Amino acid sequence: MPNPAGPDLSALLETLQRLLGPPGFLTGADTVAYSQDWRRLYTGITPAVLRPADTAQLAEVVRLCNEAGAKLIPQGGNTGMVGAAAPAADGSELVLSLARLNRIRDLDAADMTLTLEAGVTLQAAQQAAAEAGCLLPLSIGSEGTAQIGGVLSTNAGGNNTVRYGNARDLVLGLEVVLADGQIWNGLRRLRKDNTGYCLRQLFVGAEGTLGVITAAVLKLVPRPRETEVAFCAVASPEAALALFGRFQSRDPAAIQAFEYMGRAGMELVLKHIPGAVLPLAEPAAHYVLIELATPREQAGLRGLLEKVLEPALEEGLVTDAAIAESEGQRRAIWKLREEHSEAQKREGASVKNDVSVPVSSVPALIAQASEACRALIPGIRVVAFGHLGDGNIHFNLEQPVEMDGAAFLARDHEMMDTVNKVVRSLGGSFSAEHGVGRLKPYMMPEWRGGAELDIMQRIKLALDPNGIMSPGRVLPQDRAARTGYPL
Ligand code: 2HG
Ligand code: ZN
Repeated sequence: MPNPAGPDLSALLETLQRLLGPPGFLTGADTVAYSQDWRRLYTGITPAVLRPADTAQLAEVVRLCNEAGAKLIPQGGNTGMVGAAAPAADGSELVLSLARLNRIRDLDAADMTLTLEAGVTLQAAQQAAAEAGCLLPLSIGSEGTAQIGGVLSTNAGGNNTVRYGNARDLVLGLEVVLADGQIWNGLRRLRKDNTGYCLRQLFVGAEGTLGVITAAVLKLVPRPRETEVAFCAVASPEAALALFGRFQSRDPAAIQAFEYMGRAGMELVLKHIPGAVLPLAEPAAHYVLIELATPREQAGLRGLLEKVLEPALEEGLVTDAAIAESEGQRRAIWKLREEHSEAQKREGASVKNDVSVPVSSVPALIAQASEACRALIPGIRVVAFGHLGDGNIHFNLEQPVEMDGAAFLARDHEMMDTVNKVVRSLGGSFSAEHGVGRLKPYMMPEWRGGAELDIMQRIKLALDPNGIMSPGRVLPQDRAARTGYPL
């Protein structure tokens, strides 16, 4: 197929088709599902979707593409928020799907490690761990679809980061196909290994720009024996923070998740998600979801929960609370939190600001950014929710009811800049857990400029000198042009 935006790929595509066979090579209508991100913000065209069957075949695909100068976009479950995994609109990028690399290679319950391929869904990985009496402590709303390769390439965070860290904190080893087709087998499962640069962490969070993660060794932890989930209405974000502090001072190791939700997001969940029910007498302006868990037996987590909540109710920090009495009730409470993204999507156009600030500054972030956004677009709906225990708030903005969705989205960078100004003044980050992708590389010089961006550019040049891996993602193109960086 002629490729208007790059080299003629016809000969390469014929070779790839022969190499991969029918299940591994898709063209035409079969590529449509792979050409759009789940929010439908990035719709592209690709000459072909390449679905290699194993690491060796994938390495051969990458080697051939590198030789031909063909651009490659690794793609997992395609649930990302910043457009990294969707191909460009000019038809210049081949999608490299990891879906067929979906084997669990090893689970060692004594070493507490799980070795698995990039195309295994996070949920399948969690299930494998659970069957062995362990927990893979990474939990995100899209876990049924998101694949391990994408989870690691974006350094996903989620609900349990407060206790176990981000995806990067769970990785002991990696297998990676480099841009020239070499396979780096770093699937070690050592808890200590001080032998030079920590290469695996280069690829975690690189969003496919440095190579393709094909397999990983992840740390597991013991399965919880006691779990308690509470859903509370709180007086304010300050009250939510004070409550977090009280749990932390009593037993920080028991906090499995501490999530914040504002009124607007909860209203959307109750409106759009079938079966969603508020477990409290009255709606409120602010809510928190607290999950405590421990592998200890008879640890008395219910007692801890009550010891913290009762005085907080008396003092008015907490205005109402529901404690789950069954697995069904726990799920129902978590559904109110996990369906925020879907509910926002169903309501209309939204702009996402996945930002973080020091935990103590979360109330200031919510107050100041809300005021600034309301001044920018009267009637805008602030849908703030997220991982309060990590200082990571999804400060999302929903279009005013009367406004045209496209007109609202046309102002997305203005809104992001408005929020970012507040975030910067509070010493935060413009991307806490969703990455940079295609949406935010222009922010990099301002936030990561100077030596930091120089180091990133040099690493990119060293590992991908032909610039075939996920071009235009993460690193800014204007600065790249100035430094001769190939895109
Ligand atoms: C979550 O925490 C995800 O639910 C998605 O990170 C957040 O939709 C969002 O902005
Ligand atoms: Zn999140």
